[in-house]
Amino acid sequence: MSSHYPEPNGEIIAALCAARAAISPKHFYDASGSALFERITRLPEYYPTRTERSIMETHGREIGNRIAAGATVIELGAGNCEKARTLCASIQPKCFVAVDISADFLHEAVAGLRSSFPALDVRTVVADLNDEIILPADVPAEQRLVFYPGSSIGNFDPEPALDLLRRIRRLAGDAGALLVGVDLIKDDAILDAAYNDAEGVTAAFNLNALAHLNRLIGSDFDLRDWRHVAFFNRARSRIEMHLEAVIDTRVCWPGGERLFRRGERIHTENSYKYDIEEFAVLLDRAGFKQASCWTDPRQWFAVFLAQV
Ligand code: AVJ
Repeated sequence: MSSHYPEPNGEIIAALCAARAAISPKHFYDASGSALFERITRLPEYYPTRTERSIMETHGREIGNRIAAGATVIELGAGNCEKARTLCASIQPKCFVAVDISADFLHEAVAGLRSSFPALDVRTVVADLNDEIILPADVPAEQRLVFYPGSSIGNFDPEPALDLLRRIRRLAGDAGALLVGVDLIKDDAILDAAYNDAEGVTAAFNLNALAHLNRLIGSDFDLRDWRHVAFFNRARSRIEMHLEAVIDTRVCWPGGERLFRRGERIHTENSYKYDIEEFAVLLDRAGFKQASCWTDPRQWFAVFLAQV
């Protein structure tokens, strides 16, 4: 089986054919995947989104006082822009750039923002955070605030996370800043429950990646042949998500195929959990100067504001 596959599917097929098969978490976010994620954020077990919101509501004024009025906010992984709505209300930026990998979801989301903030210059950029983030040339260069909520930084392994933070520092520019949400290490049972909700929405979100791949590369994954697996790997300080074959199943796509034995897994996501000191060190290594941090009373989640 030759390992060279035509772009853009080459990357996807190479990962599927690797000894430890994998699918990048970016392939969760087609339209139905983005909608499933919205449902996840409202689940009783999935605490990150509401905990981050409570921190922003409790400390929003203090955070806002440290951000210059008339800033340019660049939100990474903007999704439905709900988080941006709260932030824009408290800091009145002059320009907002929504960056996301899911184009169709993005355009719908910013339409709402435009009607709520008619004076706000709203832009959209479809980008993959694994690559350099290029903004339209006329986006103001000064007073930039990069907004990266929801602990999406957790999807990146340690070195790629540091690399991303360095790219974000360049994007923020001199006198810029980063406002980032980070999920913190906590009891295994709480973490395991957040990724194995009773309603099975996270399982549907995970399996949906196979349906997305069937459209992207013309494969014939049968979702009934796979089950959702998620657990906290304390040694690596990360939630791991996998899809496990429940029977021997052969998957075919134009120009290739692979037989997955019963019990074999495809890795779909890591979600790293940090402690506050560890993440402060990462910001420092990425070149950010003083970082301020706010948490919820249980210290389940943290919001950092790091100046360039
Ligand atoms: C959007 C990456 C922050 O890792 O918690 C939610 C995605 N995966 N449930 C996370 C996710 C399973 C989420 N992030």
